[in-house]
Amino acid sequence: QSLLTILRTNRLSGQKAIGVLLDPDKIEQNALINLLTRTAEYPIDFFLVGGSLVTDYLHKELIAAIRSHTSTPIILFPGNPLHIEPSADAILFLSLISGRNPEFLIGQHVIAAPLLKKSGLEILPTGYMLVDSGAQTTVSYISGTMPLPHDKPAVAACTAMAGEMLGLQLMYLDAGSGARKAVSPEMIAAVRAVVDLPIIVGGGINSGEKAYQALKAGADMIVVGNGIEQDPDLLPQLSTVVREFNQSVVRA
Ligand code: 1GP
Repeated sequence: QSLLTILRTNRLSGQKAIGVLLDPDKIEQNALINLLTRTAEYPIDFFLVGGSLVTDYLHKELIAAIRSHTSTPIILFPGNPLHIEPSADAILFLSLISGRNPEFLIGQHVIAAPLLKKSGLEILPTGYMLVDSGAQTTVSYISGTMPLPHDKPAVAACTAMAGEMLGLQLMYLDAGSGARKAVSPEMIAAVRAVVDLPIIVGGGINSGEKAYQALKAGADMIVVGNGIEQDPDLLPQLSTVVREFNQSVVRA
């Protein structure tokens, strides 16, 4: 079964998912083993691997390390075509629709397409929306784009609608790695109200409460990176929030 089918089926049945983002540059060996061991007790749905700026050739090693501990699917979250690694399961094929830089809307995709065709990776066509979080993020700087204003849910909604009409299959609302302000529930709800696609939300989700608010507002999947890196005890909290959410949907 393709990951896209799983995400769509979850969306239809109201089941929520959690993805843990690992940055190949940052994750340290012992922390990784500790995290992978804990996911046996507190399962997650996906690992995401990547970052907007990667400074070493560590994608392959990281993916191999994850695979040696778990069968959880691995999705690449690339910053550019240098981050393509065929040993993952899938790749978020991100079009940065919040920005107006043609390189990140279509340019890098043209460069990546022939390699992706040969890679065997499942392609997940994703509308990527960067949302302002109060400080400039690496991805905003690297992509040379302005994020969506934090307090303009209507702009996000229109952007998501256009992305869905263009045929994108997933929407990713991202406040950026380590964001001080996560994407607001109001913005998530505004996007939820106008698109049918699975919605991924990430950036600055560093507590069970923020995770709960994002899921309640309509996110189908949350992505957490820094929060878990800084506090491994967040994993049990997040896993519990998602599980309780899903159990309440089954009961209803
Ligand atoms: C960033 O959405 C991801 O692109 C995750 O962000 O590291 O802040 O959890 P955090």
